[in-house]
Amino acid sequence: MSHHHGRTRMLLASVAVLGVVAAGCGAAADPSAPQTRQVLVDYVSDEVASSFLLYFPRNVTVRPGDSVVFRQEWTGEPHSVTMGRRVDDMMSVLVPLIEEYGDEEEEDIPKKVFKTADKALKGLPFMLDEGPDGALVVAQNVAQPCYLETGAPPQDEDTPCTDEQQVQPAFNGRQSYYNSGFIPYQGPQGNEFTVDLADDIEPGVYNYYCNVHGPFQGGTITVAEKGATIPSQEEVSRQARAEIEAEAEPLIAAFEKAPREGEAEIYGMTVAPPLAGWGIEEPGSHTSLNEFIPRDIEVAAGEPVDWTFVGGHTVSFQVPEYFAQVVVEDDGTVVFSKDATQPVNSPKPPKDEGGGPPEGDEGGGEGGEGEGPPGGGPPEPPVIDAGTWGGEEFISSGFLADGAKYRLTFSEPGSYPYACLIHPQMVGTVEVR
Ligand SMILES: [Cu+2]
Repeated sequence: MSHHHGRTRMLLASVAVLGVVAAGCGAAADPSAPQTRQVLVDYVSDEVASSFLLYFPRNVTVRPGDSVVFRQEWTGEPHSVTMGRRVDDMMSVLVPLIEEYGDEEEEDIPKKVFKTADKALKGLPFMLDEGPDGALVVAQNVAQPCYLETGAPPQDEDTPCTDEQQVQPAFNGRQSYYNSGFIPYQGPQGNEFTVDLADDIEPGVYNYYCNVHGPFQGGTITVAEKGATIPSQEEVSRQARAEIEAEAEPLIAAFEKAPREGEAEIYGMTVAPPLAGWGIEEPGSHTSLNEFIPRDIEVAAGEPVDWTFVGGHTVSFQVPEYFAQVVVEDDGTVVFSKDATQPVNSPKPPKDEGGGPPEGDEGGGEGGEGEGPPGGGPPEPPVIDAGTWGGEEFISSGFLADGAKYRLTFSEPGSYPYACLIHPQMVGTVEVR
């Protein structure tokens, strides 16, 4: 390692003599020059379509004047990087609670733990909220960027921070609220959020979290003394890899065990394939499994197919070009793509079905009370029957959640690829005989 580093330095030094190297490239040669470290937001596994509701690695060490680039791997789940003194205060309460109770079943956690958590989260709104009609709304006060020297972010969902407050300063550790807002999939800042550490930031540990998925999706930036030696990007990446693998293990095991036929139990429900999504029944897991199980199915024309939903997904055929479920409009407003979550050429689900948020329940249940997987034998939900489909037009179930059933009958033989509009890696095929 150090041998390799020495060689790189020598190589750079000799190039510098030729006058080719600009200031930025000198970083490797001069250890006190500003450096950049990368933290991954979410992760795309090539073994199983999924979302990792975490940052990798969980802690990164930099110095005043350095930068942290948060690099998002788009799994369809919206995320933010939200920090500041108010977040440090909140996380100082939440992190010990998560350490103590994070791996326990919800019913085993004392009620007062949720009360304490809710109190600590007061004044720190979430990005996605349920509107009066049960539909999900994007809260502009936290979905748009916001950088405040003092005070709390606006508490009204329709009031974003002012244009001035949306201009990102370096992070000096003294700001009360420092929020990336929704990190978009596309555009100039697509999938990337950079935090420049101010030259005068005090060494210490600074917390951040995702204001979509809650404090469980959190991490820290440790600021070392100026001029200190910090772990290289290679070491940071190795640490990220180890943390990803620890999360991937139960995820892949759950995928392998998922039922391809017959019946199975999940979250207290009895379900039968084909399934839209599957679960990881390990309370300490912060991944969601976004697969159609089995991926490919066969059916006779005229014979209905019933999908059962586990987690929140859509079943969608003849999908136009991919669109992210949450997008930023030209004026900065952050909105749901309508077709991503609403039924298209399919009936609206009954009020109780699929009313939950498209995401957040997997990791963000800590933020609220009485959420989480339905237990105790809820009544069998009705089947949402989209009727007979000829194979030509765009058709989508809309967002449906745990236990919902969606029925489609194919009239024409052929091979039909389909997808979940929330999770772009989630695809399958129906072979109609
Ligand atoms: Cu999905």
